[in-house]
Amino acid sequence: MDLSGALRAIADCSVLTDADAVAGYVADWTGRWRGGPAIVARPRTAEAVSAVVWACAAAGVPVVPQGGNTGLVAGAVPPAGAVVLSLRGLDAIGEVSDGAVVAGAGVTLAALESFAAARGLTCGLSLASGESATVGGAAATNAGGAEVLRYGSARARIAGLRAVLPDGAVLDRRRPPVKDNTGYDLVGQLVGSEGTLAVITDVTWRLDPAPRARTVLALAFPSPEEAVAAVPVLRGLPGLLALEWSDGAAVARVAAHLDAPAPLPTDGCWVFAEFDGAPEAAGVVAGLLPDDRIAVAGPEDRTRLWRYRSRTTEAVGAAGVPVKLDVGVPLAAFAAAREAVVRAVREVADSAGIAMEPVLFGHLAEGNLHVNLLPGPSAPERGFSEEFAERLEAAVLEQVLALGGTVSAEHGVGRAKRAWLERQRGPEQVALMRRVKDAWDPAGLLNPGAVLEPEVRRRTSGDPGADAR
Ligand code: 2HG
Ligand code: ZN
Repeated sequence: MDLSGALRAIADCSVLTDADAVAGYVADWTGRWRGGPAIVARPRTAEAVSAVVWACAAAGVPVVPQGGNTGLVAGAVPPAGAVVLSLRGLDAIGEVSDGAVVAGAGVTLAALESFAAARGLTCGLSLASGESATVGGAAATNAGGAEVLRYGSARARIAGLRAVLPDGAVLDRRRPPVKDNTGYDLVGQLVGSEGTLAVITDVTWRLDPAPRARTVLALAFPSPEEAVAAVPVLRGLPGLLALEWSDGAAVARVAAHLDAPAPLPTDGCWVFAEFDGAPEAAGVVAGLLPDDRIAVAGPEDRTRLWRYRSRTTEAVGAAGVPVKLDVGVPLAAFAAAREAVVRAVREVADSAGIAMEPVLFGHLAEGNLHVNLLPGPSAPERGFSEEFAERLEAAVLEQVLALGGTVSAEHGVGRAKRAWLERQRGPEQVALMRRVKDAWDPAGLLNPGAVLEPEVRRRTSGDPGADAR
């Protein structure tokens, strides 16, 4: 029997091979990264996941685990001939005990949050893509989001998990003792491993008491320097849940996309600060800026203000296929980094005679800049070449490294950033990562080419690093 026949014989699993049906699983949603051709297996139980992984191991075929396919670094875009293992069918949610709930890998973050909210709790992970992004994907990528400063990234939210190892065996740490200080932290190693070490099937997610009433403030600072200077004041206020930023130009873009005029000037840098209750925060903030540069919204209308930040990715996607970078710098270097990024992009764009529009926004508390580069109106109709995209990327990332920052603050490495891993972490740490990979996945069949460069770098037509755009 061939592999698709063997997969079809597995109980509680459907299999897609038709090119149209498979299309949504082999490309990322931005349209920049495309892989395959691939078979898609859609198991509905952990046992079926194990059977799929076992069958692929027996056939020597690579497996690419995939959740909601909302990632931005091509971590779930399959190389040619791989099996995409979609975990979306594992969507059961258990009971809350010891402050945590076991959720199937395919439960969306939105579903987990409404489960939590119905019990006066929150999952503490807030992503704009939460309607599609899954618990398993969040665990595998150590997802961050808007509320990292209050609740931590996914790593801090995860109390346990169950995963299928590359030979089909099952590692069950769904309910480790609440206090357990025995041996290596295998759960911690799988969080953020981007599907390269094991396939996560269930996650034990910590739930916290939900905020009582959310108040969001938008502050339109005339410059990034003034925005950064306000951070210590804002961080010192009680109940702070989120501290985000957007270039005024990015806000203006969202406003135009939504046909909803921005309520404040868009000349400088907006800061969005959300609080648990705390109307007193508004009083303190009043000293930072004149009234006509401050907007406040309570629980009923908070999304009307937040949308100028949370819908930026959507507004960018509506305008074209961007080059996306996700960099972080120490807060003290934030304004200089923003300036250096804009300059570096302009220089590369000018030298190629292609106008580029940087859209800049992100997570201010962590010094995280999302740099989205869109071709301007005068760019060639078919966009730009991959070679040009790589030049833009290199120009930006060199600036960030020079300022002591990171080439991927939040979105991970995937296939898009793997060439930069060694620059960030150094050869010794990358060599150790390779030994970790070999220990978990000696045959190298789990998500090959994600995080680490393939041993012999080969750019084939099925390699999404090669044929994108
Ligand atoms: C966000 O913070 C997401 O909104 C998406 O991480 C960032 O689209 C992006 O570059
Ligand atoms: Zn982000």
